[in-house]
Amino acid sequence: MIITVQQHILQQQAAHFPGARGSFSSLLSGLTLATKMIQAQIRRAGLLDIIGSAGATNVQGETQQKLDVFANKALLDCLGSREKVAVLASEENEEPVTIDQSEVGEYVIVFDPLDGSSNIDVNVSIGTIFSIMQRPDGVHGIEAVLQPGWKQVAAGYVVYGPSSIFVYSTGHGVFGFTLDPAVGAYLLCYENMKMPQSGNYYSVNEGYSESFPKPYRDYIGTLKQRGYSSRYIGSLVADFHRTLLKGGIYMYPPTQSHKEGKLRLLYEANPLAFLAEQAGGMAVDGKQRILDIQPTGIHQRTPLIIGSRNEVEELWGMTRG
Ligand code: P6P
Repeated sequence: MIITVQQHILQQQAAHFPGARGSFSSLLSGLTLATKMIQAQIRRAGLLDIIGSAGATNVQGETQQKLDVFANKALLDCLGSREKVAVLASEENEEPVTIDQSEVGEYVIVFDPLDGSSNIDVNVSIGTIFSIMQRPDGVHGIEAVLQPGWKQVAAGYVVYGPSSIFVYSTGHGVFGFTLDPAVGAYLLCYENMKMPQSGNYYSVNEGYSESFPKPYRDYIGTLKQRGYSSRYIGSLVADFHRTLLKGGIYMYPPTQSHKEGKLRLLYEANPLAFLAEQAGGMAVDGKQRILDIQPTGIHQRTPLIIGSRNEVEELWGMTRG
């Protein structure tokens, strides 16, 4: 049976969001539309002279790639026109974008338009990550964005690899859809995804291991003794997607240059932690559950330990002391 992501979203909305009256499915459709536009550019990047810097730098001080700029604009345009959207927050924008209807807008959407962009020029998988929350009554702008991850109503990503795969959850299981370029539709390919309770892979940038806190170094040594394989793509969405399918553990510990970790809480760690838990996995920052962290800034960073329950619980037991 062929099920498109649109059909699936409508089924999820009818089953779990009866009061949404189409606004929830409309904003998820805006997301899938934007990712189709993004993947179309990525697929032709080398041909469109779109590779390379757009000359500007983003709020992270990183050189913006042209595809970053395109991806961010596609998401802002596709989501900003959807009903009930109140606030948009992006890795590429210093401040949130408040949509005119914010008085009646119900949804806050946070996204990393093109994660792993340093891999664009070398043709390695990259991704888009998104997180959806509801706007609390009487709360607007940045205050509506700074909610803990357990308040997410949906989250997901698209990994632009050999194929483009859309993975999402509305809190009732994790589902994956492969984009069929022939028809331009995402078709269901993973029903109710479950992360293995344990896996044989660990994923970390060992180039920084000298500056990892001791528990991380000790645990990596243990995994090596057990014969685990190392896999690190350097593109979070691709590393997470493998972990979701194959199990194991991904970690980005505190380092000398990033004492709070490098990854962003709101649009990297939170959405992936939501998916990991929905799939039976775990995600912590070394001290606490990622989804329990109360954000204080849109672009704040966090250490991240995410993956199979067995490995994450082992390392967490060592890091929280
Ligand atoms: P490092 C990409 O810039 C990113 O945010 C993630 O996609 C990726 O996992 C990580 O940084 C890679 O960081 O320090 O290992 O190059």
